[in-house]
Amino acid sequence: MVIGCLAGPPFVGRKRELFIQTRGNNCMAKKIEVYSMKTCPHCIQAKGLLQSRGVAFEEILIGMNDNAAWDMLYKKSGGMKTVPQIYCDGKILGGFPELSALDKTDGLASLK
Ligand SMILES: N[C@@H](CCC(=O)N[C@@H](CS)C(=O)NCC(=O)O)C(=O)O
Repeated sequence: MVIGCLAGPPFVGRKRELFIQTRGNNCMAKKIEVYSMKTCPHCIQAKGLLQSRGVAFEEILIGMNDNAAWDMLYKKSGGMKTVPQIYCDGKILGGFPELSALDKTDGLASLK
């Protein structure tokens, strides 16, 4: 089901403009999650790239010794043992190299 599509109702006039400003050109914004560690340089690079392209994301910090979180990420990602782990609408995109490759392809437009 599509709610709030730009082509017509339910958004008209000013409300429609605000919807466009906050949601971009898609009907629904993508949900980007970045699992990271505080001092991880690859995480800092990934977050910087997302920010520079205007991609909104949620950061989930994990601790180096938080075994439960690492186990969860290993399963969630399908086998990744490092951070950053970047997810788009719940699907693994990868780490910084994959993000960087996507940036070269579309400037991260597909994540908005
Ligand atoms: N290819 C990865 C490498 C990331 C990486 O090496 N991350 C380190 C932290 S800076 C890590 O997760 N280390 C945990 C480990 O190796 O167990 C990327 O850049 O996304």
